[in-house]
Amino acid sequence: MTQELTIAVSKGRILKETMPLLQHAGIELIDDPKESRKLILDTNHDDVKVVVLRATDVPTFVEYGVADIGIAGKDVLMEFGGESIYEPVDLKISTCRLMTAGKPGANERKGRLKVATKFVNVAQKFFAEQGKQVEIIKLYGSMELAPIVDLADLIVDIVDTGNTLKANGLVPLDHIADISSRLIINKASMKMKHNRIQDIIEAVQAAVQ
Ligand code: PRT
Ligand code: MG
Repeated sequence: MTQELTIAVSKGRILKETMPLLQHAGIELIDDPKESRKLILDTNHDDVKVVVLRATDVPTFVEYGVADIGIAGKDVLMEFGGESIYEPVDLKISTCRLMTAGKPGANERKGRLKVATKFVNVAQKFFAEQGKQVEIIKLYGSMELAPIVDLADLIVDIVDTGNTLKANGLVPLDHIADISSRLIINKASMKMKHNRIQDIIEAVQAAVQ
């Protein structure tokens, strides 16, 4: 009996860095994700498919079991929350930091601060733990613009080199978390397809080291 396996991968930089790790587990894409308009990509195994998704949709596909395996940034997983998905491997790719940022000293201002971010849950939790009252403003992109136009005092965003902040006259302020991409597994799939998935986990784990 063959069991179909579906792997959900975040598009963009994570996909690029994931392909060599999957190759190490013997899984290679036949369709080129950059060229193909297909949403479900074929691999060198008839029974293994790859879906390439918006980063924030990957945990949803894995939680509902329409993908058995997923690859997503820890930032996205922190924002998604919950205990519904296994997270067995730190892939150590697409590393960056989740930070607050703003104009210099913006985090020392008194009173209720306005915080613009797409990471609403992460920001809520971070400032609550700091005992700070904030007003969260949900944005979907270009967070760096918010402090410049005085929409917000602070942003919570991903920082890698810091060049984007610098180019906009902003500075990184509080460190919230170190981020890397993780292999995630649907809990039911882990039981039903245990041997198959365990082999992939071990091969990917070996490729990381
Ligand atoms: O494009 P879309 O809105 O669908 O999603 P996305 O932009 O989050 O996707 P993508 O492919 O850019 O990033 C996916 C994942 O990569 C994130 O969830 C992180 O886990 C990880 N990652 C690693 C990054 C970065 N590095 C990164 N530098 N994600 C985003 N950035 C952006 C950041 O948002 C900021 O605008 O790059 C800018 C900062 O970079 P520096 O080098 O200027 O500091
Ligand atoms: Mg992007």
